[in-house]
Amino acid sequence: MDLKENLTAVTQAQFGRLPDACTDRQLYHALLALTQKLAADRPAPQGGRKLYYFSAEFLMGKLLSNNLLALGLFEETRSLLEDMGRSLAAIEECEPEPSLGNGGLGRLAACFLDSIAALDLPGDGVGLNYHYGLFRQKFACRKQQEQPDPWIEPESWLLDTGRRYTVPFGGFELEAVLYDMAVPGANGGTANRLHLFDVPDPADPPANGIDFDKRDVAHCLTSFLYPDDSDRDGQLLRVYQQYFMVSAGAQMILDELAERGFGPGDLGDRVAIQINDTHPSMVIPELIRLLTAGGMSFDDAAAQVEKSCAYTNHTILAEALEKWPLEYIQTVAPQLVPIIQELDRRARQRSGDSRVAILDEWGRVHMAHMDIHFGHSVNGVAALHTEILKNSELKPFYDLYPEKFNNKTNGVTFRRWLQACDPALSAWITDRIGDGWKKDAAELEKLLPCADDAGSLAGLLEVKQHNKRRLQRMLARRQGVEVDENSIFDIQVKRLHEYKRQQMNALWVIFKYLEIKSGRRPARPITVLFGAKAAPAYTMAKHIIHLILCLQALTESDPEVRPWLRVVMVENYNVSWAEALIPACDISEQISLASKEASGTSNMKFMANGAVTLGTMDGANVEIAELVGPENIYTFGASSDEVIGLYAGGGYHPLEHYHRPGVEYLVDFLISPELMSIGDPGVLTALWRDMKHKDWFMALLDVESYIARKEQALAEYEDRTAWARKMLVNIAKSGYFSSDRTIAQYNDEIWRLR
Ligand code: 26V
Repeated sequence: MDLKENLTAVTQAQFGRLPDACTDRQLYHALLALTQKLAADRPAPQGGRKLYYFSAEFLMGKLLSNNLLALGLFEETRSLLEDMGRSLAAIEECEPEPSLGNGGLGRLAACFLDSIAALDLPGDGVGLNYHYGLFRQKFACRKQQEQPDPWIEPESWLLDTGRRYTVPFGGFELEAVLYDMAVPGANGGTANRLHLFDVPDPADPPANGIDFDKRDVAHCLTSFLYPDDSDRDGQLLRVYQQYFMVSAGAQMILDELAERGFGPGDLGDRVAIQINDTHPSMVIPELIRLLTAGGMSFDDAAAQVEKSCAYTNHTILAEALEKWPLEYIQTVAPQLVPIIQELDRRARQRSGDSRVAILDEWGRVHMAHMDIHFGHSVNGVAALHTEILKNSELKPFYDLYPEKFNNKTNGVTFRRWLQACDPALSAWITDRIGDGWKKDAAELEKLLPCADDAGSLAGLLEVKQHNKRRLQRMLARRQGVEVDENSIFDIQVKRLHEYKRQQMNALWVIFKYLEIKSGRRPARPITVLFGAKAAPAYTMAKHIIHLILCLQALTESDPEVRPWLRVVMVENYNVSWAEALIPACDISEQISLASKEASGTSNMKFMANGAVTLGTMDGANVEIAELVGPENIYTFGASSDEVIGLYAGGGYHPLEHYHRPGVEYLVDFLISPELMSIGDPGVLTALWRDMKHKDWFMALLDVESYIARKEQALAEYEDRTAWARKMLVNIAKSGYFSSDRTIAQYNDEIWRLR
């Protein structure tokens, strides 16, 4: 294919002009049309079984570079545009980013689709086409505000398949319109699909923030991901969303099965269904309903479904383990109620332990319990997380079905998270070990001998500097802040949650601020970068954002401090921000309370881009520490066993830690005149009180060891060669965290697609 000829044909047809005369936006649309057609024309991978990956979230990020890379056109396009005096990066700025996810779970689903296609496995995603995403985050008066985040333009990556399904809700029916996005594989010349269901007549964006009529299900079902569920209408809408997704998805699966020449009795052999957290769990009773309606016995239907379905658990936080009142299901999908009751009866037959029942004494349906009894596999997402599931959270289930439990440590696609987001590092790697690592990330280990090569290490430091300058320009352009490229970039980006402990990082900022004020300056300036969205109804998370924004204002306005310590919170943190922040990072903050972060995936992306982790022994940090060795990671804090023991024995009393001399003055700074005059006194006081008296995620337990370790990391940064060696070992050992490895394991041990 001649790229230039094709591009010219498209711009002529669409805009009546040559590519040279097009605006960036026009070039974007021309490249979109071209790429989309090439991807959509590819055949699907072949195999005896086909996978459907059900997920409420797919955080895809922008797709132009990604798809050009998968189609093998990235370099050619870049140089063609460069010859025209244009830049692919500037053109990609015109692409709206779909924010169809919260964080790790949604981005994981997107990485998985990329890897499934790259491994040439037959596997499609199934989800919903949210029109206004999660929300767009704005800061006003140092607080988060939420706005709709529309991303669907008349021309987008969505293709109307023409397929429609009817979803039977209690009292009314709703048509499900099926849109597809092509997911081209990087290696096989094939493409899978992401199937996104939508309502036929979606609502316009709300006039006022993200408030809308949650009872208007027919129009608002696909407005937002996770509508505010602090009231009954919001909760019901969540259940409507979930049933809409799985009912349409299940019908589609049975249609495709028939198209492939198989009958319903072949489901278990021919279809694999991965249930990504519990949002899609109703696919189990829905498939049983459809199969029995077609004449199959309940026993046979349940057996087919069990052979197909597998469940992934992504959290042990009780509030995130879904339990819906049966009465909600009676309203949304009454036809499922007798099926769920029958599944509960069978579960109780298998075990007399009421902890493993599906329906509890309050009439709530435990979605995960349904998945575990009536699927064939349960997996956690990092070694430690799976052990915690087996030994505590899901222990009664593990005793009942030990053979169902398995671990699949998460991974990330190195095509987006190294090749595409860090071209300078990619070139440096390829110069040293060739480009075999692009197909097999394990080959990055070949870099290890460069640890003794001064030239290589100097080059690696130059790459990091280049990426820091790139981020510096982006911060200047988007947020109007000028950071010092020679400062240490210390970065914490992830959803705002108390267990992730952004508040503990804020206490370190206070520590450093007070050090500088008393004349103890660091060896080198430090820039602390945050990015985080808080769930709209999560008050404490919003309070923490307020604290960070107040600390930002305080340090920015103090001429004594500003040259040495900067705090920058990026607005509307999303995949595009991550792609600029991660390659520029020196210190990767992974400081969750041990046992609470199931895996983490930004820890893997940072590592692959040569950042050094400062973290607790939690989630996949444990596996990172094992791989790189103690000299190449900074770990601290209570162990997960200690934390689990403290919760079990009620042995944690924050006041005891508060009264330690190294802690009290930091916490009390929250209500200091300096901060109270900048921020909202009510909010700061509430935070201060919570930290002293509740501190549910034990920031005060670990804050001293955290500060000590961070001081050590900052000091050791000054030996630039030794630091470059740490960077190199992290990059070299990161190959294990390629989602290609994760997906190969899912396929070998759960899906068996080929
Ligand atoms: C729960 C809830 C409950 C309240 C409404 C919003 C909401 C949204 C999502 C969830 C499920 C949380 C599960 C989750 O996101 N887990 C993350 O999964 C990542 C991928 O496996 C993993 O790296 C993170 O450690 C884990 O927190």
